[in-house]
This record gives sequence, structure tokens and C-alpha cells, in this order.
Amino acid sequence: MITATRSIITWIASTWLIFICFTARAENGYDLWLRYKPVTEPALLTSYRQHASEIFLNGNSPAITVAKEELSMGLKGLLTIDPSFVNSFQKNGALIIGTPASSSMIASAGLQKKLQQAGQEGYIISTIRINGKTCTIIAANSDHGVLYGVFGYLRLLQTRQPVISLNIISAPRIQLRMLNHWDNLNGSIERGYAGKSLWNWNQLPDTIDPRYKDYARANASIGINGTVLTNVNANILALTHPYLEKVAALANVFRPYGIKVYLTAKFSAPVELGKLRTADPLNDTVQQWWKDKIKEIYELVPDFGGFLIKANSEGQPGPQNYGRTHADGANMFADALAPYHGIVIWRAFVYSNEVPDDRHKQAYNEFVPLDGKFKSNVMVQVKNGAIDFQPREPFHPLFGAMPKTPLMMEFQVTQEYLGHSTNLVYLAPLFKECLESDTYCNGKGSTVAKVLDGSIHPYAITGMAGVANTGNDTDWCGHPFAQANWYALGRLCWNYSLSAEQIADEWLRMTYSNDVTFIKPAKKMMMASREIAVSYMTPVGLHHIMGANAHYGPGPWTSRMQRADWTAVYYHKADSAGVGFDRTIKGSNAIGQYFPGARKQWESASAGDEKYLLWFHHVPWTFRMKDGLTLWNELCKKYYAGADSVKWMQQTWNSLKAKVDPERFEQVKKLLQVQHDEAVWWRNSCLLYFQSFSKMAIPSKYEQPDGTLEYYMKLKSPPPSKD
Ligand code: BDP
Repeated sequence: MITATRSIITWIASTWLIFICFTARAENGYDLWLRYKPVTEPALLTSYRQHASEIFLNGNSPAITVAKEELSMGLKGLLTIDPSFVNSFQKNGALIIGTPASSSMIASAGLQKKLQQAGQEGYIISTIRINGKTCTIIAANSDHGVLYGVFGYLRLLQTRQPVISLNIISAPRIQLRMLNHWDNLNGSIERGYAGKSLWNWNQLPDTIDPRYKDYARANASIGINGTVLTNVNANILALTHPYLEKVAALANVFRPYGIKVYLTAKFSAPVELGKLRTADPLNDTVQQWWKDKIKEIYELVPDFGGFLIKANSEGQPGPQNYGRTHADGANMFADALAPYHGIVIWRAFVYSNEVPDDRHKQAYNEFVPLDGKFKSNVMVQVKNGAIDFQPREPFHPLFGAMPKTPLMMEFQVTQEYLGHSTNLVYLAPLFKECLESDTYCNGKGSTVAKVLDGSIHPYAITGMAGVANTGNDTDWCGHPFAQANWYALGRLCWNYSLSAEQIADEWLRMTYSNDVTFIKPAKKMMMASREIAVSYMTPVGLHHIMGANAHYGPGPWTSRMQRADWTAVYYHKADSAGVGFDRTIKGSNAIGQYFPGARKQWESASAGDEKYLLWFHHVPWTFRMKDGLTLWNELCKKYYAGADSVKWMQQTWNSLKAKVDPERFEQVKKLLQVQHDEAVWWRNSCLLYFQSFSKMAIPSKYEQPDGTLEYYMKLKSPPPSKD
């Protein structure tokens, strides 16, 4: 009898186990950092459960409705409880959520001062006593603030923070926190490496992919409040009525999450779409055409954000086609959008092959004279560096140089120049390096971040954007670790003071595990990854030496293209005398566009910051570096160290096998192997190429390249690895 019972129990247990194994969802990355897996630490679980014993959350606005939904989902997952929403709380440990308008308890809790600091979108999370009971308050001034607060609270649980005595005030430092999608209407994505566009234009507006909502959740969880749906190389079709209806359908999904939609506008639309003879921004009929178009948009999307415009850049039409300035062009849109409180984001990414000046200088030269000429609802969006999203660039000299024009940051989250979706490169260190750079525009301490948030020049609007790395791949970003870059962008838009390390820590905990023996090494790998990529791609200030067109792999030999400023030789200027772009006063004097304090760090080749040596100087191959090596030997050292460090990343990852789910472990493992092959490809190609000028040997202590330069010049992908 006992044996029979035992075998029945064994049978039930094993069937149950099989059931669990089959029903447990494979870790495919879809859930991003919103995984809400059960808390397994007993003491924390008890405490979390106690502190969420009842939930008091009034209201039924769209934002509150999704906040409730998220909270339920989060608590069900994390605490394995069915959260109890109540109308009046009874128990110790209640969660009281809302605004002073929606909750009299919040209104009378003496939180005015803190709420003032939280502003329109921020939130507070505070432990207080009400009616003799300990409660956690999540309060905000707006329903969207409440939603952000809910995500903030869930993050505390996801990252295993204590919740017994909270006193958090969190307010965004930047008003417009945006993603720019370079998505085409045919589903392709310019510089996208994670599948097709998320927007299924063919099926919209009738079919609403559930993924749109998950996209909105992910963005709201990190504070993103704007999304530009279309490519900066714009298609006029997007402005036609059927497409605007599709845009409206997306806007309806995003609205509860506090996300406004924006579109790109092609400057020539009045001609191409409106059949006018001109698109001259000073022409009355053209102005009226845009006013009518904008009216049509607002009828469909009442909270439409505005336009992002690439004009007179890389062949795109613009006001200069009609002898007008960028300000004339931007102001035309600004006037038409103003009645609806829409804004124009005008890109400063302009350079022309016909202008016989260093590309580095051109945006500054064009835009600085226009400072003060833009209408108040225009922002000028500036890439982090003056060339183009390179693995390392000095900050753009426009930051700090336009006191009367709100400048918006444009980072690139998609890894156009950083190994697409095969390289693990955590970008928060790159973003932070730029944000913390000192422009000296108003004396020491005038960082790029302070320019952006309007604390140096009183900008009426502030903004930061990232070119998205999302696509319809199941895991959204192509590489499991690329999700961290989307996450980091949002977190830094919200609070640029967070450290790259803090963000990595949060992301790893939420995306993988709270096991510190996993987090520590994984974080170390993430933190080192950007510098490692710089070392095997573009060390010591080299830049723009990637393969032509696709911008994948090495291509320092690229010399014949449609435009000289798209080649690699334009930038590295290698010859028998040395290498590097002389941007000092003896050369192009791009350095002269920086304020003296900033300039100082780069002015001297021998005393300056070596990270930018070849960005600003052309120096001999025998130039002495601070570590005593010749420049040539330093390049060898960096390229070899870069490639070797990818090996170290592989070892680190392999050591974490037992701590990661098998799906994502294998995927990252394979990708790291590809990354290593690519790093060796970069190293050998670049060193063999530069050696053809330096005529110096690669020190014998290094494993020598296994092919000739000619062999490497023909490759389109990394040669198969030997190990
Ligand atoms: C470059 C990209 C190109 C973009 C352009 C831009 O290679 O595809 O259209 O920037 O930002 O980085 O407009």
C-alpha cells in the first residue's frame, strides 16, 4: 500500500515536473527587462508581500488603467499573489497610489514640497504612516507620473531593493525623451539589425499587433515619452491620409503610456505630394499647404508631437534649395505647428562635399550664425559628435555654442558603427562620456548634459533622442545585450546623473538574475565592452575607417566613393610621414570651434588626451606616446589588446553558464565568437593597411596576421576563426 502510494506520488511529481518544463516559457528575450519572475529570497518576499498587502489606486483614466494593469502583472509575477485593489485600506503595508486630485490621502499627506520637486511627470515613493498604519505612497502630479511611479516601484522589487523605508523623489531631467526610428514604409530599417520594422504598415490601422503595446510598456518603464515613427530620409507617403490613419492607430496605443508620436517630413512634400511648383518656405501657398497638412494630422492625432526634419543633408531637399536658411525652413513648420503646441526638431547633421572645408566644421559654421533666429518651438538636434556616431568622438562643438536655441541630443542606439547586432557593446559609457564632457561654454563645469537640460542657457524645451535599435526580431534588438542600450538611453534621458554601472546593474538584475556572482562579472564585461570595441576598431582617435556603405567591418583603404567625405582616407590621412587628421590651427582648425578650456585638452599632440590624438593631429609613426611606445607600436598594442579582450569576454561569459538560462547563454556565446572573429579581422586589416605606410614591423611577440593586405581587402565578412 505504502509502495503504491509512493509510486503514485512519484508519478504525480514527475508528471508535474514534465508539465512545468514544457510550460515554462523559453527565455527568448521578448520580455526585455520587464520579466517579473518570482522573488525567491524568502525574507524579501515576505517583506514585499507585506508592503503590498492592499492597493489603493483610484481613477480610470487610460494612464491609470494601464498602471493598474502593469502593477497587477508585476506583483502577480514577482510576488505570486493576486494583488488586492481596495477602496479603503485596512491593513498595515498598503500601497497608496495616485495624485493629490485622485486621492485625498495623498492630498493630505504633507507631500506638497516633494511633489513640487517631482514636477509634472516625476513621482515620489515614500513610506509614511496613515491612520496608524505604515503605507507606501506612490504619488505624482499627473496620471503619467503615477504610471512612471508604478514602474519605478516594480523596479525596486525587480532589483531586490528594501521597501521598508522609502524616500524617493524622481523627476526627469529632460523634457522630451525620444526614440528616433529610421523605419521605412516598406518595412526595412535604415541601419537596423534586428529584423523588420515593428510597424506593420500594411495591416494598420485595422490590425493592432499586441507588440505595439509591449513596445509602449517598455518605453514607459524607462521614461521615453516620444517616438518618431519614420526614417529621417523621409517618404512623402507617410503624410498621405491613409498613412496618417495608420499613425493615428499607433498613437492611440501609445497614448495611455504617455508617448507622443512624431513624424519625419520631407521638405519637398508640397511639390511631390501637393503638386505645387515650389517648396520655398517663404512662399504663401507652400506655407498654407503645410498648415492644411498639419491641421489634417491634428484632426487624426490630437496630441501629435511634431516633425523631425533632415534637410539639405546627404541629398535630402531643404530650404537651401530655394536660397533660404535652415531657420527659414524650420520656422515655416514652427508657425504651422504652434497653434497645436507641436514642435519642430531640425537636425544639424549637415555637411556637403562641395564645401571645401573639414566636414567636422560644417554644422557649426552653418548653425551658429542662426542662433536666435529660430522660433520658440524649434529644437535643433545635434549628434553627439561632429562626424557620425563613431566608436569614439569628441563631443560636438555646437553644444554650448547656441545659447538661444534649445539643442537636443541625438545618440545612436543602433550599432551602425559598433558591430551591428553581432558585437556586445554596452553604450552607456559612450553616452556618459559625451554627457559629462565639459564644453566650458560658461566656465568649468559646463557639461554637455547641463547644456541639454537648460541649466546653462535657459532653454524653454529640452530633449534627448536615440536612434532606435528595435526591430521585429523576437528579442527586439538582435543581440540580447543590445537591449541594455535601449534601456540605458531611456534611463539617462530621465536622469543623466545615473552612472553607466548603476544602469548596467539594474538592467542585468531585471533581465537576467539578481545573483551577485552573475552580476559582478557580467557587469565588468559590459563596462569594459565599449573601450574594447574602440581598441579593435578605432584606437587612439582614428575614425571613419569602417567598410564602405554597410559600415560593417574594417575598410581603412576605402578611397573611391561618390563623395570624398564618405571615404576612410579623408579621415585618417595616412602617408609615409604619419597618420591622423590635423584639426589644429595648422590644419583645418576644427579645434578652434571649441571653447578654450575644452580645446586645451587636445591642442598639444604630446601632452593632450591620447584617446583623441589622431582625431586632432597628424603625427609621425615614430611619435612617442606617454607610455614610451612609438605611435606604431601603440596602435599594435591597442589592436591586439582589443581582440584579446574579446577572448576575455568569452571566458567571462563561459564562466557564467550555470547562472544563465540555456537559450540566452548559447546565443550570447555564439555571438561573442563572431565578435572575436570580427575583432581579429579589424585588427589584421587595419594593421596591415597602416603598415603599408609606416613600413614598421608588428612586434614579434604578437601573433602575426595570417593573410596579406590584399587578402583582407577582399573580405566582406570575418575569415573563419582558427579556434
Ligand atoms: C548616417 C547613416 C545614414 C543616415 C545618416 C543620418 O549612415 O544612413 O541617414 O547618418 O543621420 O549615420 O541622417
